[in-house]
Formats: sequence, C-alpha cells, structure tokens
Amino acid sequence: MASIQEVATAVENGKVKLIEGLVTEALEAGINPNEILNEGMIAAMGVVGAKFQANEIFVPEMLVAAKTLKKGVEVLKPHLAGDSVGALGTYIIGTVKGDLHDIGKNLVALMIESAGFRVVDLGIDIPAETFIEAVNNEPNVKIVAASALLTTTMDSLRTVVTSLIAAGVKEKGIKIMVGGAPITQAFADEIGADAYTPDAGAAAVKAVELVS
Ligand code: B1M
Repeated sequence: MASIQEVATAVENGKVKLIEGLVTEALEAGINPNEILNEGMIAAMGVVGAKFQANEIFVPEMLVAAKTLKKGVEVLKPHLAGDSVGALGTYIIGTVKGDLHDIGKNLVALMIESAGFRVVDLGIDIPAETFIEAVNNEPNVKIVAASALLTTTMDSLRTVVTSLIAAGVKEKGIKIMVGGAPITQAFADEIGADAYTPDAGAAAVKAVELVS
C-alpha cells in the first residue's frame, strides 16, 4: 500500500509510469484524496521548484515532474469532483499570455467544477482578446479568471484585467478572479480584479460567494 510520501517522491523524481498505481494504492489504503493532492503531489512540486532554483535539476526534470503530477491528478479527479456541474453558471479560466504553467490553473478549474460551475478552460499563453471573445461567446458567464505563475507575466495579467474592464464585463455583472504564486491581494486590488485567492480550494469557495 502506497503512502503519501511515496506519491510525493514519485512526483519529485518524475516517475510517470509509477504514479497511477501509487495514487490508486493510496486511495485504496483510505487516504483522503485532498491529502494525496496537497500533501503528496503539490508539496512535491514545491521541492521540485526549490531544486530548480538551486540548479540541482533543470527544465526537462521540471517538465517530467509536471507530467507525473498531471497523471496523478487524472486518477484523483473522480474522487475530488462533485456532481452538480454547471448549475452555478459558466466560469472562464486561462493562463495569461507568455506563461506556459498550467498545473495550478487546472487545479482551480477542477475545484471550481466540483463547486458547481460549467468551466471553459482556455488553456495556456492566452491573450486578453481571447478572454474577451470567450466572455462574449459563451452562455451565462458569471466569472472570468486568469492565472499568472511568473513574475514576468504579472504584466500580462494586468493587461487581461484592464482589457476585460474596458470591454465592459463589470457592467454585465461578470466578476474577475486572479491568482498564481507571484500574485498578492495588493496586486489584485491595484489592477482592478474583483477577487484574489492564494489556492484552488479558496478559489472555489470565493467563486460560490461571488455568485450568491
Ligand atoms: Co517553471 N517556474 N518555468 N516550469 N515552474 C516556476 C514557477 C519557478 C518559481 C521555479 C523556480 O525558479 N523556483 C520559476 C518562476 C520564478 C519567477 O517568476 N520569479 C519558474 C521559471 C523561472 C520557469 C522558466 C522561465 C524556466 C526556464 O525556461 N528557464 C520557464 C517559463 C516558461 C513560460 O511559462 N513561459 C518555466 C517552465 C516550466 C515548465 C514548462 C518546465 C514546467 C510547467 C509545466 C506545466 O505547468 N505544465 C514548470 C514547473 C513545473 C515549475 C514549478 C516547479 C512548479 C509549478 C507548479 O505546477 N506548481 C515552479 C516552482 C514552484 O511552484 N515551486 C516553477 C504547483 C501548482 C499547484 O502551484 O501553479 O502556484 P501553482 O498554483 C497554485 C497557486 O498559485 C494557486 O492555486 C494553486 C494551488 O492550489 N493558483 C490560483 C494558481 N492559479 C490560480 C488562479 C486563481 C486562484 C489561485 O484564481 C483565478
């Protein structure tokens, strides 16, 4: 039976072929899926980031760790998602232009879906115009959300938010949410976003609050 530590070690070391079995075993051992996600897989990505910063590993190793985490999340997904999908309206999400990180954004999308929204995931490297098109073309949009994971893409996030405001989303009652590791409440306030949350779980709670 796999432990949370074994799941974490597999993500850290990019054991793509082993992760599915380890997560399944951890679930079968009765470990809470949220613990497997947060204490196993997300914590492991923190270790990966620290090793990258210390020049102990490089981009290919980061990439394979990310692939491993994604595969693990696929196994966890049915155990995390709820069944009231779509009832709260449409939630549009994407990672801003210039930024290719998608794990955090995918986790926000997963939590938001389980909270009861229909999620339209635009993907990564998304310019402001694409966010605006989606707001105009998708039905029943309640919230539009953007992630930025690099300090160098915080300016892209600013462009997305200011462009959405200039396009009149606030007048339509649509809320703008932002997040990502370098983002703070102060930055979110400065660029005019309606809400900032530090993690995916808090994003789901905040989204429900915004439409209630
Ligand atoms: Co990159 N990378 N990366 N990377 N990468 C970081 C972010 C970095 C901190 C690593 C480091 O130096 N310690 C650093 C950024 C430094 C900075 O900006 N100051 C960095 C760098 C420098 C780079 C490159 C420039 C490296 C290079 O090429 N030399 C390059 C940039 C590419 C680009 O985007 N243009 C790059 C590339 C990559 C890979 C492609 C190899 C890969 C990404 C693969 C993928 O995502 N599919 C990668 C990875 C894996 C990382 C680390 C190791 C892990 C990121 C991650 O997935 N974390 C990361 C180090 C780290 O995070 N410690 C790092 C786990 C994820 C769950 O956390 O994404 O923060 P996070 O999401 C959180 C919250 O932020 C929040 O909720 C999530 C948790 O619940 N959140 C929201 C996110 N979005 C939200 C939206 C919300 C609310 C909350 O509301 C809408």
